[in-house]
Amino acid sequence: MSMLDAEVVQEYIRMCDDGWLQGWHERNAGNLTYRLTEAEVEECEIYFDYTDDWVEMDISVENLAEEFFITTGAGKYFRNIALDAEDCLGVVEINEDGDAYRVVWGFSGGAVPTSEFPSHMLNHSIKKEATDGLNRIIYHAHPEAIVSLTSILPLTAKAFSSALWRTITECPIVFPAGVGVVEWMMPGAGEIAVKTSELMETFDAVVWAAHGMFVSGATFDLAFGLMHTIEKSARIYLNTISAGKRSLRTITDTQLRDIAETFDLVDFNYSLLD
Ligand code: 2HA
Ligand code: ZN
Repeated sequence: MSMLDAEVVQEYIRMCDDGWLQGWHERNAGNLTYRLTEAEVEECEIYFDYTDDWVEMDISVENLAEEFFITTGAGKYFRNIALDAEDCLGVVEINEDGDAYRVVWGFSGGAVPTSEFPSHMLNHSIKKEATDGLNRIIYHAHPEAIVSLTSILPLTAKAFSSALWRTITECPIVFPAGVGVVEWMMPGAGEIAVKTSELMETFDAVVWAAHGMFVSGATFDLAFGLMHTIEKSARIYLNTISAGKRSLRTITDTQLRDIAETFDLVDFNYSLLD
C-alpha cells in the first residue's frame, strides 16, 4: 500500500489527467488543490512525514488552520501527473495560525507547491466559509475558448454570464450565480489573488483575462464539470459568432427567468439580466 492507493488521490489524479486530455494544461499550465476530509487525513496520515520546515505564506487564512491539501507542484506538467504523481504532487499542512505551510508528502524531486498557492488558499478560505465547509476544490486551467472571449466581450460578470447562459440551456442551472471576471493582472500572489477571492464570495467561477479560469466545487466531478460546461458554452458562442450569425437567435432573458423558476434556482443572479 502507498498514498497513491488512496481513493482520493486516485480521483485527484484522474481529474488532472482529464484536464490534460481536454487541452487545458499546455506545458506547466494550471493547478489544482483539494482540502482533505478528516477521514481522508486519518487514512493517509501513516504516509506523512512532519520533518519539513514551515514556509511562510504572506497571507493569513485562519479558518484553514491545521487543514491538509493535496496540491500540484510549481513548474510541474499536468501531462506527467498520472505517470509520476509522487514527483508532481504534494500534500501540505497549514499551521495553527493559518499563515504557513509544510510539505508532509510528495514532491519527491524537491518541488514546491504551485505558484498560485496563495490564490488557492485565499479562495479556499472564502469558499469554506461561504459553503459551510462543503467546497473542497480550487481548480485553475487555461481553456482556450473562454480566454478568446476575454478579447471580445466587456470584462464584466454581466457580459460573460449572460453570453454563456444564453448559449446553452444547462448553463444557468450549472452556474446560477454567473461567473466573475478579472481584468488582466499579474498572476501569482498579490492583487489577482485578492480580487479573485473577493469574486468567489459570489461566484463559483472566475475568468482571468488573457489567462484562464478559476473554479471551486464540492467534489472533483462538480469542479471539473463546471470548468467543462463553461468552456463548452464559450466554444459554442465563439463558433456562432465566427459564423456571423450570433444575432439570429439565443435564449432570451424571459426564457432564462423561466429556467430559473422551473428549476427553482434559488441562487439565480437576476441582477445579471437586462
Ligand atoms: O501553474 O497556470 O497561472 C501555472 C499557471 C500559473
Ligand atoms: Zn495559469
